[in-house]
Parts: sequence; structure tokens; C-alpha cells
Amino acid sequence: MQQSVCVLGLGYIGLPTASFLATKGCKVTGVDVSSEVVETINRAEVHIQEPELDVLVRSAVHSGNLKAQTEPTAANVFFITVPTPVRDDRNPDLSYVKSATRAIAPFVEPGNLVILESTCPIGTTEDLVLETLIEEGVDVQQGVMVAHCPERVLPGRILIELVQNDRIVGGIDAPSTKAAADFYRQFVSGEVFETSAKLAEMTKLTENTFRDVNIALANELSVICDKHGIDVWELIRLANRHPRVSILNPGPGVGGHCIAVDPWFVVASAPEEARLIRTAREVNDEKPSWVVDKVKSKADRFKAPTIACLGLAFKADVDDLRQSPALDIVRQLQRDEVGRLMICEPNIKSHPEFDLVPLSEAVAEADILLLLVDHREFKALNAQRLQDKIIIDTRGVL
Ligand code: SAJ
Repeated sequence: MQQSVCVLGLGYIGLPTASFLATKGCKVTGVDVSSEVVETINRAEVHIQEPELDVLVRSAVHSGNLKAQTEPTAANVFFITVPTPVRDDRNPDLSYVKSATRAIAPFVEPGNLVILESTCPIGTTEDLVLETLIEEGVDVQQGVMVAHCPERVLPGRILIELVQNDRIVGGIDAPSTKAAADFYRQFVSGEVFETSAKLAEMTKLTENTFRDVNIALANELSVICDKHGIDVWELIRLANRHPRVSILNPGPGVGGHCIAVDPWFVVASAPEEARLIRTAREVNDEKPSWVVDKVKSKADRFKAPTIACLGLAFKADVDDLRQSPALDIVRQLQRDEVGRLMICEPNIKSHPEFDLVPLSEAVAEADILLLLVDHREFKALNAQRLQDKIIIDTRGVL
């Protein structure tokens, strides 16, 4: 029997998942609250930039197996892939998970499987998803299965990692765990590990926290090295020659919608205990202001400096500006009128706040070259052309 799947939330995780399952023969309904997103997908087009995603979506829609709409429908398997942001008070915002669960409740029947893929605080699968289904009148005792299987894909490599990464699957009970794990085993080449819902939730938070804490170490080292006039990149390269040392890269701060967010879920769940995790978040959050101060100290030498700001995205070779430290830095420089800014972001066509200029123009006119993102275009810059510029390279690529 053909499996029917309903995917709630057609963003960076939901759209690749829905399209991938459709090309593997599942009958997929993709659901998004935005009618613009729905129309784009039904035209076999994409609203997000990710390598090969356009090809996959085209093939999924043309096969007749992927249809997008604004309301859920009946299915054997429901995926919840909606955002779980952090609020200004650093507490998780689970309102999208709640409303997605409410939206599917009228369609969930005995034997169905509900999988939460969104990264979430410990206990969400049981205390929010399961409880909401019960509140909405779903008779979960009749064999409705609920599990958490956190997404783990890296933006820029989503379609590869969707298939190849190992998966952690934790159900609310043994049948849920088994059903969800068996579902993934049909499609992924990585290993599928079975555990409890809570442990699956904490595993995902731990992965992103590990990275945040390690980047914080690198960022702190970069500030210390600057004070001592030491090249932090050389330092890390040499220290990493030790067989048990592997320091990550410093940068202008940590961005995106995952690593800069998820550790706060751990802190919120254990505010007294999560001391290192909180401090790491603060170290990374303070880095953009440190970069701004650095630019100001160099700009002071000029009457009216032109500053080329290279990159706005949160990391290399993506068009995603969410929680981007580069964007934060450029905004601070503009607000403080530090100089004439020439902003270059090759991955987007335009920006509502800033005029974007071509790279060659920015480089030609700059007194100060501020490299904020290690996009491939910037890595390829000819050192000869930069000789007379002051370079502030937050990514260590020039
Ligand atoms: N960054 C540094 N230095 C580094 C590595 C990264 O400053 O050495 C910065 C990046 O520039 C960026 C931020 O950290 O601003 C995050 O980038 P990333 O590439 O480390 O991670 P994301 O946010 O794109 O994706 C992460 C991944 N998690 C892990 O690698 C543990 C991905 O596998 C998750 O699926 C994703 O979060 C998610 O959705 O949670």
C-alpha cells in the first residue's frame, strides 16, 4: 500500500523532507500557513535556496506525489517540521508546534504515526504534542503513535544529510519508537537508533550545544589573541596538531536558527545548573559588538572611511540571514555612522534595509575591508588587490 504522509511546515526541513518522500513513492501533502509558499511549491518552484532542492521539488511535484496546501489532510504519517524559536526572554516559543498539533488532530486516526522533527525542549513530545492530541479529542489509547526524531541536517548539505545521517528516534512508548524507526529505515542510509522521546530531545540539544560551547572557546581565544598580538588562526592550526585537540573556528559570532537558539532551551530547563552553556551563549552573542569596536578603532584613522562589508548571511554560501551576526554588525555600524558602508552579499538579490553592491565595486572603493562571511566569492579574492586596504577578517580566510 502506498504510504500517505502529511508534512506540517514547508521550510528548510519540511520542504526537503516532503519532496524527498514524494520522490520515494509516498503520497505527500505539504502544509504551510503561507499561501504564497503553497502556490510557489505547487508551481514546482522553491522559496528557499538550498543546493539541488529546486530539482527535487520539481521532480516531486511533476510526479504527482507532492501537493501543497494550507490545511492538513488525512495521512498514515504526520510530520511536524515547524520553527521552535526562542523568545526575547530566552524561553522557548512552542506556539507553532502547538498549533500544528491542533491542526492535525481532526485527521489523526488509530494506527497513524505522528513524528515531531522540530528541535524542542526536553518533554515537548509527551507534554505538548501528545497532550494536545488528547485535549483535541484524539483517542491515543487506540494505537496512535507519537515520536520525536530530531532533524540533524546542515544547511547547504540538507539533501545529502537527510539520507546519510544517522537518526535518533524516541517514541512516547515502545510501539511508537519502533514504528517511527521502521519508517525512517525505509528511506535513510544512516543508522537509526531507538531511544525514549526525552533522550532524543536532549540528544539534539546536546549536539548544537556542543558546537556552541566549542565555538565560544574559539571566539574567546580570538579576543585573547588579539590582545596579545597573536594570530588566532595560526594558534588553532598548531594546537589542533595535538591528537586530542580539535578547536573550531572563531568568527563574528554565531548565527542561524539552531546553534544560537537551542542551548537556551537547555538553560531554560536547568537555569542553576547550565552555567557553562549560558556563558558560552553570552560569549558568542557578544562577539558582534567586539567586531564593531574593532572596526571603529581602525576607522578612527580616517576622516571619512569607506568600509566594504563582505557578507550578510549567517554562514558561508547560504542566502539565510536569520540571526546573522554579520547583519547585526552591519546594522550597528550603520546606526553608529562609522563610515560609508558598501555592502556585498552575493547570495541575495536585494535587501529591504541596505543597497547591495557588486564585490568588485566594494573592494575597489574600500579603505577598510571587513570580511564577515567566508563565502566562496570572498575566498577567491586576489590578495594583490587588497594590499593597500586595512583588512579585518573575522573568518580568517584572506
Ligand atoms: N560557526 C563558527 N565557527 C565554526 C562553525 C560555525 O563561527 O567553527 C558559526 C557559523 O558561521 C554560523 C553558526 O556557527 O554562524 C552555525 O553554523 P553551523 O554550520 O555550525 O551550523 P547550522 O546552524 O547551519 O546547523 C546546525 C548543525 N548542527 C551541528 O552541526 C551540531 C546541523 O547539523 C543541525 O541540523 C542544525 O544546526 C539544526 O537545524 O539544528
